[in-house]
Amino acid sequence: MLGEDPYLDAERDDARRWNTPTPMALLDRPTIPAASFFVRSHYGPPTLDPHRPVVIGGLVTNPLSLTLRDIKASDLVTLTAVLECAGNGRARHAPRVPGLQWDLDAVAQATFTGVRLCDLLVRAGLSREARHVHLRGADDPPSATMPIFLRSIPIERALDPSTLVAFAMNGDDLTLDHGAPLRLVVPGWAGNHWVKWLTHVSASSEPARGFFMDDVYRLPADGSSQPVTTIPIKSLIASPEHGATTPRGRQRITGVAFAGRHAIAKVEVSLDGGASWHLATLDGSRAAGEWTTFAYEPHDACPPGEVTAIVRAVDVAGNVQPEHAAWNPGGYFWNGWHAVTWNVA
Ligand SMILES: Nc1nc2c(c(=O)[nH]1)N[C@H]1C(S)=C(S)[C@@H](COP(=O)(O)O)O[C@H]1N2
Ligand SMILES: [Mo]
Repeated sequence: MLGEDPYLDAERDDARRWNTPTPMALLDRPTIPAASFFVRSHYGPPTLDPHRPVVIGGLVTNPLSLTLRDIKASDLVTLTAVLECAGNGRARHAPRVPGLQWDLDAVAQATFTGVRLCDLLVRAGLSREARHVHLRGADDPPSATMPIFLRSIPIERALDPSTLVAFAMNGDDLTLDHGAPLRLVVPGWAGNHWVKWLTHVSASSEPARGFFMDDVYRLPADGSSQPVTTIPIKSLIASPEHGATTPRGRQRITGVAFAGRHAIAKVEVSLDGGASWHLATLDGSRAAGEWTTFAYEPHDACPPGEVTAIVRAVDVAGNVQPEHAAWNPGGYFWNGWHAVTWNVA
């Protein structure tokens, strides 16, 4: 197994332009504006074509070709979901894993509006033989020797009512970077499933094959490997920022916590290296696949000098964010405790 993208040199200027983080300081807000929302595009965006249709085909009796207008005229759903790149935190894995060296900022949350994929599959006359749904976007690789960004999800996930073909983010039509005109939204699952510039949804009896299914986006499992799917539990401190100087007085620590499978139950902050933990106040709806914002303000003013805060989250099923994330050959899903050090003036 390889890191995320051996075909693209992460130091190339175009790769840098296409792959931009969310400013860490924004990770204590309910949603992130599109212009600040991280971008992860293997080959960069295709040309903007607001009329490019998406074809619902494969093992269906009545293939559909739908444009943005058709989608907007369907029954619409708006939901809030966190989008996290499977490679978020890769730079924190040791030993180092090749691929884009994201720190902790390849994550963001937005509201997404679109139509349920299950509605489209039912309208298309989905066959009983369908077990997987293949997903393809308009971003053809820059050369014929490079693999197509082809993904698939199991049929249960495709029929899950939260899986959307979306056209809007935070109430506005998608921007090109985020997949305009249509992208998939798979709440709770890593970003690589959220196919942008969606052109083909194809029901099949088999999973998709190829580089982006068989060689990357996999985790070791029982001597073999399995695809990365659900995002594990994680919490992140947005403020104070690492290395910042803050005024003397009470220090307010804020951030977000999320998990793909379960709702967050609590977030704890430690100011003594993990010896004692304090409950943070949580905001927001607290559903699986959504982030909750948190805040903790110690009662006593911190004396001048260096302060380190550590955060960890626990979900309603009792899963605790681990002190150290499990290393894996793809460098995925780093979710160790987040520590931030700043200076009180
Ligand atoms: N067509 C297409 N879809 C794609 C990608 C891509 O390169 N091409 N990148 C995926 C990955 S790896 C991630 S993490 C998310 C990032 O979505 P964003 O750029 O809107 O943040 O898009 C996914 N969808
Ligand atoms: Mo990703």
